[in-house]
Amino acid sequence: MNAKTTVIPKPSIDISAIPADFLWGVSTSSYQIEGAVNEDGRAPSIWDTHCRQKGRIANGDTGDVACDHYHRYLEDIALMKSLGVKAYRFSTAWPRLLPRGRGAANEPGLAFYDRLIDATLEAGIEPWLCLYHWDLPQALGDLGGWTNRDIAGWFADYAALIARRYGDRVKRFATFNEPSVSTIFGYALGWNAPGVADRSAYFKAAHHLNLAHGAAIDVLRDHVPGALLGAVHNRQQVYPSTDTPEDIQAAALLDAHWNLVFPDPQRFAAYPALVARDFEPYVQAGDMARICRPLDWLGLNHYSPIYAKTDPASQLGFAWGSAPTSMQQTGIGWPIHPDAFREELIETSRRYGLPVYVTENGCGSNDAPNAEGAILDEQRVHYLDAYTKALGEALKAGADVRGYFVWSLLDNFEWGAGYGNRFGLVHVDFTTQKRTPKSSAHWYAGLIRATG
Ligand code: IFM
Repeated sequence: MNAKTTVIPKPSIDISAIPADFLWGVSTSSYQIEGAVNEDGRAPSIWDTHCRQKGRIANGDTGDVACDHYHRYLEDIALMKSLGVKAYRFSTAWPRLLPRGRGAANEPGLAFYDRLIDATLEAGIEPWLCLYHWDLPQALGDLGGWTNRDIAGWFADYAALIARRYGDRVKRFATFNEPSVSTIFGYALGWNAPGVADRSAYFKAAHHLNLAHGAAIDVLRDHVPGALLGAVHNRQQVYPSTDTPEDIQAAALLDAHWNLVFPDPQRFAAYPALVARDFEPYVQAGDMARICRPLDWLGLNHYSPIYAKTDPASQLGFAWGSAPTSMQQTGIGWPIHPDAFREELIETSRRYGLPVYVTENGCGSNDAPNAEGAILDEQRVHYLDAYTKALGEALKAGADVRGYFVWSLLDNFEWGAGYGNRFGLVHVDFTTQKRTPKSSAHWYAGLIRATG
């Protein structure tokens, strides 16, 4: 990479803390980058439907074109290669592979990921395949989506298709990305697809998703020799907005739903005590053993701590509170708190006793090119520098962290915020699809060189 236009600071991380085989990577997801939603047999996902509902997405944006990665994946892999990353976490689009969600597979869709995986390997980059990053086939949404218990079997069949097709070349699989976001936002609060705000729908969806996770782990384990299997969870400290007993209780509830409802059953075969009774109506004999299958690693997505306040009118009794105004914030208003990241790494490693990979961390803002066309995203550079420094401190403190993936390679479709919130190391002009590495891309390439 060539950083002509700006001075890139040296990484602050203590290099001696980084093991030689530490994996530096980048992450993306299918609906956020691929586009080509109507091409080669792909059918709609619940996000295609959601985006078409008025008022759901800022500016009425959709993932129809996104980064056009479906056609430009070779250029994107070349960008990754120029950064020097060793691993690429992407997700497969279920409705591209199984347009009806189950039944007949779509050969052109399967062939796309063949090409992507082959080109990634050819570039010397290890593919990390995540089976689900929120784009459920609409055909399954029509059958109740995650509220339908049969979905565990449908997901297992989808996992078998993936294992049989790609298991010769891909060894790293994650079942789900951030299940707490897709279920809380999708079924309890109604913000994300499928836009449902219903308490019992949420509990059903969460439990069925956990069952699907366990079923898919078994299938992947059986079909892919040497597979290393995990799941990706967002875990963040939750603080009460005020010290009233109501806000303290809201924070405990948000912590249980956000941080524990998925990784705890998947690892310990139990729902967290605070909410276990709420799940009881949906748990059948043998379910907890079905969910808790042996795992090889845990993915941690972390950006900042979150704040909770009571909200008796909401389905789960909490609402998001504001961070203290004294706290530094990213361009999109998320708190910047590297010490919390260090503590979360230590705690996640201790609690779950698995190798941890940071599968997402990054900084959202609205970067724009300057008059010379350069994107000098100083805040992102400082954010990544402070967070990777904290990562080094966590390693020194004994946390078993094996890798770190920046979210994200490219600016992309940021769900309800549309294209306004940019997380990329690489700027995307969504009119021309021109890619331009930002200062942070040059900084990250330097970090990888320095520790590699
Ligand atoms: O863009 C998302 C991603 O899909 C899931 N984790 C958080 C990112 C930034 O909001």
